[in-house]
Amino acid sequence: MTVPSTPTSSTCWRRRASRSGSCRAMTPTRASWPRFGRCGRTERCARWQERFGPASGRCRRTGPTRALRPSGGAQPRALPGAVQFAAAVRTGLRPPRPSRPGRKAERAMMGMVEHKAMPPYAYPLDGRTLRVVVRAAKGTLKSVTAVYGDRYAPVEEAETARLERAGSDARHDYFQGELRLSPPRFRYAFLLDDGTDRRWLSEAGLSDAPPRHGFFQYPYINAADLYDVPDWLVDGVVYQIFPERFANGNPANDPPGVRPWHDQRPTATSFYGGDLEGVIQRLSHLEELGVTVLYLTPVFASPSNHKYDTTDYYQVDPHFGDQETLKELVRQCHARGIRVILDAVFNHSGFDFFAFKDVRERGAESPYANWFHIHGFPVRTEPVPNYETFANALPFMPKLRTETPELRAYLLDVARYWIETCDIDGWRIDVANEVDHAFWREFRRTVRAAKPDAYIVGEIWHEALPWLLGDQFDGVTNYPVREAALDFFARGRIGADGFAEALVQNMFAYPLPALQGSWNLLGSHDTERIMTACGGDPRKAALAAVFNMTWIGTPMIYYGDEIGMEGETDPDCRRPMIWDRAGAAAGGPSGEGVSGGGSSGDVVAPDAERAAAAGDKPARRGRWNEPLFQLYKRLVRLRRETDALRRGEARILHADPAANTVAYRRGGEEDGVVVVLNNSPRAREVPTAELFGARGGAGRGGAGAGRAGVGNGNGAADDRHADDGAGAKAHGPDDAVSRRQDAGAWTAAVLLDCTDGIAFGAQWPVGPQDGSVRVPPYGALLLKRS
Ligand SMILES: [Ca+2]
Repeated sequence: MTVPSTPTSSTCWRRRASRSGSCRAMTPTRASWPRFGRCGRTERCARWQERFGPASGRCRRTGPTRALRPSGGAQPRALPGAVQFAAAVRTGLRPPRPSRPGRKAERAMMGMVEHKAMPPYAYPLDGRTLRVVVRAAKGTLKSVTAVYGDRYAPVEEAETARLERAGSDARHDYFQGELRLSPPRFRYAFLLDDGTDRRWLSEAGLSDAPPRHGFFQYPYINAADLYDVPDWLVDGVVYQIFPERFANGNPANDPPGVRPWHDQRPTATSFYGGDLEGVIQRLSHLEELGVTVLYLTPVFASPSNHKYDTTDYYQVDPHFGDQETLKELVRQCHARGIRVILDAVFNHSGFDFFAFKDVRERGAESPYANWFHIHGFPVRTEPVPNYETFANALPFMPKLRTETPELRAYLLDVARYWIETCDIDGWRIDVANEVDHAFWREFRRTVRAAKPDAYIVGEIWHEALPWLLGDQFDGVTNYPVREAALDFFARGRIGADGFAEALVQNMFAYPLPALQGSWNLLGSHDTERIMTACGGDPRKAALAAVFNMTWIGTPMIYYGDEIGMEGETDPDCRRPMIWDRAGAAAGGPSGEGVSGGGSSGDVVAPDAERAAAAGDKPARRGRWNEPLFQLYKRLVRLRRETDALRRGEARILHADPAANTVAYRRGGEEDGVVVVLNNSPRAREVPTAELFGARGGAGRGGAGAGRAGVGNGNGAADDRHADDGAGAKAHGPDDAVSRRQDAGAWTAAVLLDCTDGIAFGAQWPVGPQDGSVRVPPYGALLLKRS
């Protein structure tokens, strides 16, 4: 919106409004806004300056000038709780006065507000849209309004945008909004309103009067600075494979002394013979699961089973295959619509990496001596290495000195080589946070030059904003989300409120594209498996899976989690993949909608303690948890088919620590979906008022909901839930039939029901008039507009 207009009194002013930045008749002025005047050559200008002063924004002599009028018929946008910025500049805001005891403290709290014109508080969403976030002490602000304009435009052209309170963590509220300009040259301030007072926030700090200088500036959105996370990643689901343990497709290349595949007790040094041929042979599993991205932990020559100590970056480990095998794997993946990401271990090499070998042999004379951080010669490993290593003095992993130009060139060539020779689609970077930023910027340029839509994800376990500014990684391994999920679903360390707060905190730690481009995982080759973290209780693992597949960020599945494998932390989490699917109990691979109830109840033990006491957990028996696998398949498909789950933003709608229920929306109020989770062993009622928001579904209803009671094609599952629902305060599908005529405009679908094993499938109409929705024990609902 363009507010204002040309003041009638000043020629000079009109000329400035031409955005030329200078007044033709006068000396060029600095385009500082709203310090208008330095042009004192004409009578009128001099008068104007006299009236307003060079920077006062107010007329000293005559006080406020007359109100602005809209130009071109445009009406000034209503600004709830605020005033027009332009008028405010002219009139000033009346200095607020503490009016009652305690007011001073309140104002001090209001001052605990943060914004910087840089991520994660300001970042571009596209070529003309700047997202801004204001973080305020929790509960102190009622509203935040951004007042913004072109850096070179007069103040009267200021536009306004009301920021939305988009989330709250334990200590903060986050207000978020979008500023749009073309050309995208932003200058802005915020008007904060705590219900009593209004104060301005600018780069210069807080002020009672409108700021006259020190505006926040985001000078230009250059296309080169936009985030460009590949679509295929954001829309995808990642599957991680530890090649030594996924499948042995070629026993002829096995290392000596391999253990039998069914031995589920790996050690740090054991081998099982898994290889790339095995992955190729089992691609049908990935296809059935529906994943679209395959991430392989390192495949290059190395003496270890994990291969994070590279001997030769240009050679596929002979126990895994050769370059042709890798090429064939990528080709077959691509034929199935699956992208392939390899693991780049550039923080450190292996002990027998040719360069380190040379340094060990030739000492300071080696041309590679500066490829490492060596503190003395000759190189020794005892009693502790006299060179820097990965982690705590691991002599077989000497740290690389990536500042060295020759080493940089070498590693960058490795990155390029595998894209060009085998057509891989990206790199996961090991120990990404201990390598210099300059290297990663060069790495990104190299990788993107080789493949424009290649993806780069850094292994970083902590908050990782410095790597997520768009110039280094597309995303990181978002372990803080895993910690929150495990604390809530598995360990019971936090309640629903703490869980929601942790999610919000993580959400606002990163710009949206970086959040979407990061991996959400429940486990990896470095952690205990989710099933084990859940104490072997498949209900909890299943509910965690629902969360992982419906939260913002790209989900990653660690091989075997989808069938309920167990494992403590490394190396136990690297057990050989179980392929004994036929060993699963009845109700096995019978297609979508399979229920965990009935005869398969012994597979999906509803009572974890009973299962544990029997020493008969699914993974121990070498069987698939088939209902869990069916749930995963369904969730992956749901995510791929639902735009809001892949790309929608996230909003926490409900978090009840007493009931242990959480609900969040993905996507907008109109086109989004709502996920409701019940992390408790009892069915819970969640108020619809919190799920549908103020606008709810009222008024959109009528005879919609034609899909009521339409399950997923599996009558048995639906019938079972119909029975469940009958006793549940008229929220079940049976009642849906009679309520179709006046149902709300939403449909509730059971994503998970652990009343008796793992099940899902029922749908029924629901609306604000229902008052609440019933969520089954350790269950989840998906609500969407009908
Ligand atoms: Ca093999």
